[in-house]
Amino acid sequence: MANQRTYYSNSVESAVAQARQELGEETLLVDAGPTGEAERHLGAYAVLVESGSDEPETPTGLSRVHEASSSSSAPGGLDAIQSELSRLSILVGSLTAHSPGFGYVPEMNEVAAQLGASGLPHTLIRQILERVERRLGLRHSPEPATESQIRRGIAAELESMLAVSPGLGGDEGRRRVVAFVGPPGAGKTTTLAKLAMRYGIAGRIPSVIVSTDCYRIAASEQLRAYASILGLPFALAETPGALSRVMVEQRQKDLVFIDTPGFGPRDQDFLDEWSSKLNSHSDIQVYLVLPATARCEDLLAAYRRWALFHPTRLIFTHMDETEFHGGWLGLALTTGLPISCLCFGQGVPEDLEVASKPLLLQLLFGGAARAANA
Ligand SMILES: Nc1nc2c(ncn2[C@@H]2O[C@H](COP(=O)(O)OP(=O)(O)OP(=O)(O)O)[C@@H](O)[C@H]2O)c(=O)[nH]1
Ligand SMILES: [Mg+2]
Repeated sequence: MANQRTYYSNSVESAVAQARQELGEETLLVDAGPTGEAERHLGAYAVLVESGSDEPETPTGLSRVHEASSSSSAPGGLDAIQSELSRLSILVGSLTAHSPGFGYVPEMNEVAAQLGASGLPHTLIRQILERVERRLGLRHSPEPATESQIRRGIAAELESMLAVSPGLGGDEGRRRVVAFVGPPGAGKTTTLAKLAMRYGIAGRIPSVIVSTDCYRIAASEQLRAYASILGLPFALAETPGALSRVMVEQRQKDLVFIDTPGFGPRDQDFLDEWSSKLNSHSDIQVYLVLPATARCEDLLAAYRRWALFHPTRLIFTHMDETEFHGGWLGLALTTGLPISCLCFGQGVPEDLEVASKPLLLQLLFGGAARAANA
């Protein structure tokens, strides 16, 4: 008698392997899909398998396939091959259902492949396209949707899922204190200079630039030079304690720009110290600056590391160096944090674009089409 059981694991393959170990090699994969909320702790996938009998493996340890193969009769051999073929076909069906381009209505396949080529994680693509399928009623429609209907559907879903907080955000009439954190070389100092120019100088708002980078030789000199070129006052906070003093001294300034060093993997103590200092000032808005050239997984790892600072907005830099826009958009979608600015080069202040949803969508679709055709 057939015996069905559900296994939970983070991959379909490992669940099937475990089932075969316990129930025998002839165990078939019947169905697989992502787990619901209640079972998520058991694994990402629920995998239903069917073993040939209620009995454990035969005492000799021979599975039915083995017995059949050793028999000289042709029907036994065919049975074994058939059983193996059906197992493989179910496994392929199940695996492809979790890849972009498969399992959607056919007209979605091309756009799914384009989004995949852009670096957008597969789980997000599935989430977006399923919402589009529902929005356009594609499963029950007698007519296939046109490409432009699908693109409009995706744009509408992304518009509702993405958040932007253009520029420096906040109320222009009120004092704003902003700090830039992120991995080494992400572009924190350059972006700070761009924003100081655009909002402090061009907006004629009394501003000050504060460096906290005393860890590397002459690191604060880069920022001091920018401040001098921009004609803005400059202050150095050598230690977390000194930052509180600087904040008091600069309380008359309506815009305070704080730069932080790019703490490396061995600087955990500094990261802890500075994050708790910045967090102790509730008026400081923290911007997480990340390179758009990194893969979504790497950006997520960086986000987890800098989450200590409780960033409230994202800035992506090095946009001019990539056409693959799914990675950084994937991070924004996963974290739910609003995007403030995008930086397209080294030029201060011109290579900075304030984030808007139309710009994000234009980049994703333009880049995705080019990436897919590359
Ligand atoms: N192509 C390109 N280069 C950029 C961009 N933003 C910054 N850069 C360059 O990247 C390099 C590092 O920029 P910084 O602003 O010093 O980066 P940082 O995050 O302050 O670096 P650390 O303080 O060392 O952590 C510099 O050569 C910048 O000119 C950008 O959007 N595009
Ligand atoms: Mg810097």
